[in-house]
Amino acid sequence: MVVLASTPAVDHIPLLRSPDPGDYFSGMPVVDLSSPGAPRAIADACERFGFFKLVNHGVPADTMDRLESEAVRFFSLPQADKDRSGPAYPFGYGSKRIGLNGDMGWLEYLLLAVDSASLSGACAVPSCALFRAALNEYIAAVRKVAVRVMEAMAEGLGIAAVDALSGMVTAEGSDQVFRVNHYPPCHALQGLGCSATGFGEHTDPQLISVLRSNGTSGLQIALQNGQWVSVPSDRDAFFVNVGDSLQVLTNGRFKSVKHRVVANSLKSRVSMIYFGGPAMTQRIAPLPQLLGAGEQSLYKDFTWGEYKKAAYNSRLGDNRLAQFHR
Ligand code: AKG
Repeated sequence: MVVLASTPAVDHIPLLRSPDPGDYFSGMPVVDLSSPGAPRAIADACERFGFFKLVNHGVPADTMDRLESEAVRFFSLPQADKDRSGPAYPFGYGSKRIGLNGDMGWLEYLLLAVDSASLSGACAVPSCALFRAALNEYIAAVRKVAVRVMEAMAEGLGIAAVDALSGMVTAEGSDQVFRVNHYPPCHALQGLGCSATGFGEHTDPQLISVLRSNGTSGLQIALQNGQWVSVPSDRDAFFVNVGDSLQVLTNGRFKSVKHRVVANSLKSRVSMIYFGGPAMTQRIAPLPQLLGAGEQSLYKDFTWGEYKKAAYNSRLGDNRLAQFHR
């Protein structure tokens, strides 16, 4: 991490070395969801990286663009108007503060609750009807993609029940969250060789995250050897992350990927992420079908509710699963 003496605009935001072209992730797995080989390719990518790019996913470009335009419109509102949609806890607008434990990033965001396949009626934010319609159309579509990907994961793992994983996000009471992030350009650091942390390193606690961004890169993932690599943006594709809970369900076969965002000094990044989590009471333990003869779970038993509580009480970069290891 870079430490810079005094740059008031980025006070309290940790700095990172600016990415250079050599950091690009040359080995990124790209999965064609329409191909018969998708289940095996998805399982392979989840075992090696916990991350892959998904193409031919079937979500119309219009659905993605409409939501991006509405999000840009929202984030362009005067600060006082946006603040009326906050704070972000449990749901709403937030700026710079991520969570309640002191993590800071160069971003603003909307954190939204999802019920079944649309925004939760109880979530009054955002109030604009066009934005809500764009969110609902997009959430319904991206959730279908998440379900198809989880079905493919089950097939790729050789599990006979197609819904062994996807059933956890389609179940009544599943804990789904949607997040729209805006990383404004951080002009103050232009040319200094360092960049503001947009979103600090972390793994996602849920089962699966499905991300789409505009054409500004910034997302980085950590490879299993600890090297950080930059993910080239692709506004037509989704990027899928394995979350901690899915790592546990597969007894460590799938890897929950550590990732972060480096803010750009010239261009805004807008990302929208669907996080699929199970119901609070769902037990998170390796699926029996995946345990070989005599193989023991690597983890203590816990429910999603217990894990979520532990995750929300920790710092972003903490190894949250460590306390649940046997
Ligand atoms: C998150 O919201 O949990 C992220 O990791 C953000 C990733 C991004 O904005 O590209």
